[in-house]
Amino acid sequence: MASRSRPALALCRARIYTAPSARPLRPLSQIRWQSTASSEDTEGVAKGTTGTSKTIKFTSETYPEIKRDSKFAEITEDHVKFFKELLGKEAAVIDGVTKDATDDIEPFNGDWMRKYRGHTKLVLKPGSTEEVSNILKYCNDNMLAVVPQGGNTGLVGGSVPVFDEIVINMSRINQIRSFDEVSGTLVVDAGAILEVVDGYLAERGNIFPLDLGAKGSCQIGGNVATNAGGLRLLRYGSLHGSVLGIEAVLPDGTIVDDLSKLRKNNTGYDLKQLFIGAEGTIGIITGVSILCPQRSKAINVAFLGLESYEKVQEAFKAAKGQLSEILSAFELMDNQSQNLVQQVTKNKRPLESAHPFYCLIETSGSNSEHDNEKLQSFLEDVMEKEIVSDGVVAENETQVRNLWGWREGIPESLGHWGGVYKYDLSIPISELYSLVEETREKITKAGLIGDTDEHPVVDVVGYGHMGDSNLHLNVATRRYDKNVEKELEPFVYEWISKRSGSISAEHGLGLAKKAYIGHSRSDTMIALMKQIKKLYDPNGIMNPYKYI
Ligand code: FAD
Ligand code: 2HG
Ligand code: ZN
Repeated sequence: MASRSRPALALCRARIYTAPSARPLRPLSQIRWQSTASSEDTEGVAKGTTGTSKTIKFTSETYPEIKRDSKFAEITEDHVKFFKELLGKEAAVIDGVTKDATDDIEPFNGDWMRKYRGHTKLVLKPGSTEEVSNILKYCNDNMLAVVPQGGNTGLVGGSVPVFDEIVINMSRINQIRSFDEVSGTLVVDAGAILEVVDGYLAERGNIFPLDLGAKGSCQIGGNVATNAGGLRLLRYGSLHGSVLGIEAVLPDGTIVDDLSKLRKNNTGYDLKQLFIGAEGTIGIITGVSILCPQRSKAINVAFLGLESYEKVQEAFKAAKGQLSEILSAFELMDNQSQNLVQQVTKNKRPLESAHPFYCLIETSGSNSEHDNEKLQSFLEDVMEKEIVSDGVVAENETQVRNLWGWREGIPESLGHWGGVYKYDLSIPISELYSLVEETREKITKAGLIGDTDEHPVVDVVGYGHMGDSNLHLNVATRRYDKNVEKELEPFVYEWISKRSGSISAEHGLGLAKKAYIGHSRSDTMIALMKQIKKLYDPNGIMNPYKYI
């Protein structure tokens, strides 16, 4: 890690000092969302932080206007018998149809936010692409609705059933198929866990071109199905660019083998792109080939305090200009978000005094001397110009992880009080934070925010991927409450629509945003999307009630 060749920066009122090492912040691995994955029975399934999913209200009760589609068949003992014979293995079928399996099934019914809960009585865990194909063909022929499920870390209610849809959990299809060290092309099963895959690549000097706080649980197939953006999109771009090929199974059982390893392939429509971000609505992804860049040898992380959102924008512009090719992340956090992380983790904050805004800047390159010099001169510049008031620079890998923990730990910390209303938005950068201020004001005026139990809202916070103009507006609550929801929706979506932003920058539509897609897409585009859905899934069995 960066060894400083220059004297300590003491150029102006503020100063850059190193992250406190006497009392290290809680390492990321401890606050990362963990799967319950030790036994095969619960493999890949996320558990809530504050209890079991049994306490989550059923989606069908929260949203009584959503009705079960009577075109779908109810699961019978004969269906279960078929699946048991097909999958052979006892652990591959969690059968709540012919017996009581409530406890085993509950984790597959409830989502990570503890906001959505389905009524499934059957979970299938295929072990191969062929098994997925046989399952889907049978479901399609028998009008049985299904929900593809990866690590169940999705944040829009897409990964759990609404009613009795069969959960097809991908955790058993989890092998690395091949890796070419020269081209960096990885071919991997959809059910492989992101962190495991990245660990494999790290040993070979490469990196998975996506990183996010749920890496310990989420799966490559889920990442691709949601077109996840994550913490370094600024550097590695979208999965639409790095995914080279896909193997997927269509609802009628057809296996689409488009596992191309080619960088360039202009032969007809690029159909794999349809599966990227389709959220399991047109087929199940079983394999992915993806370009994995070299892992950077030199990583630096700076954590900066700033006095206004205007200063944040100036810092971002300066970082792009001065750090250019080595800039790999520029993340924004407001003071409110950091306060809540601190209340939950009880860790010592990286900076001594509070600032309205914080930015986490990461550089990644191949030459630490060159990168250190660039970062130092950037920091001197922004301090001298009083763009940045205070900051710390990590001096070793542990400190890098600790500083990242203050950013990556936000989603989990915010869930501590009970529930979180989450909005994942693309907004023109100049207005990005105004939405947080306006929402806070609205919730305050409605008398919903306060320190005591009668107030549902704990705080309104903003953070996100500043480098991608992607804001996460989160309203941390003590419980999910219709009065809060009514203040937020459609207000947030209309606000976004007026600015031609996106109501879903990276998490997708799922159930949460299905009704609001019209705020970001035209009628013509929605009609085309519906045609595609109909073409791929004429019976509508794939992840119904969601997306479009
Ligand atoms: P799941 O949650 O299981 O499923 C998500 C959707 O994909 C569902 O609609 C499901 O039906 C479908 N699906 C899953 N697997 C398949 C498959 N094999 N084939 C077809 N469809 C499938 N997202 C970001 O974009 N950026 C972030 O920075 C980010 N950070 C996060 C941090 C935390 C702590 C958490 C909990 C979530 C975060 N997310 C983030 C949300 C993100 O969507 C997921 O973490 C991840 O991409 C989903 O993967 P998963 O395997 O858990 O999928
Ligand atoms: C992140 O950037 C994730 O941390 C989660 O996308 C955001 O929980 C959220 O709203
Ligand atoms: Zn995000």
